[in-house]
Amino acid sequence: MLIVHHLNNSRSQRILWLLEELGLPYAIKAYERDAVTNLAPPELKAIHPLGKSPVLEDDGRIVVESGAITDYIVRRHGGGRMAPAPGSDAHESYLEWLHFAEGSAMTPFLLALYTARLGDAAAPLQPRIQEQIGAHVAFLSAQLGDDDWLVDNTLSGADVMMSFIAEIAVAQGLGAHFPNLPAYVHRIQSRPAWQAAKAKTAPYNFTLPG
Ligand SMILES: N[C@@H](CCC(=O)N[C@@H](CS)C(=O)NCC(=O)O)C(=O)O
Repeated sequence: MLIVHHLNNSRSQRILWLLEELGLPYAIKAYERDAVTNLAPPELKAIHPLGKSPVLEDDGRIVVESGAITDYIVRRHGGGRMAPAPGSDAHESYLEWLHFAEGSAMTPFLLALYTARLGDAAAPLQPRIQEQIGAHVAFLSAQLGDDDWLVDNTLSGADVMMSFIAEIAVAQGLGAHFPNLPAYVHRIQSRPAWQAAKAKTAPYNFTLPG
């Protein structure tokens, strides 16, 4: 049985979406962020020492890192769906996106989040951080172009992983500069599987209106 240790309003939402797209049975073990610190509750550390979400449990095996979790679910439970054929050029692009989402694209967003707490002391860092947010989001926008989906214009785990980057980019107002991104987020969030995942969780802050 697959269990997702899910934190509200988090990058774990995309794992639920993936499981819904694949129509796999799974259970959600829900955790709530602390109202003051926004951090995960200590119970998550009982599942994995880092105490972060998502964590996937599969018959006792613990898998962390959303890119690795996406890869694991698709390989072991996907039945060939949600990824290009292994060995194909498209599969190499797919793997790049799985790593790019957390390995590169999230970094400037997290730097902006943390340095914002320093106020004026962080001012010298902000131009570089904002430039890097823009560069990563511009790359995503250019790669997507007029297509609906990132790899071979076919929905895959690459879109699952990049959905959170697109959502936070749009939430931060970057959609005005990259109009294909609000459309991409809308396309993602309109999917019945995404809606089904949303219905099983607490309100999700990165939902587009309508
Ligand atoms: N790179 C990790 C990031 C995991 C992560 O930092 N998750 C956040 C939620 S988006 C979390 O659990 N934060 C709560 C905390 O650090 O206490 C992944 O993609 O799985």
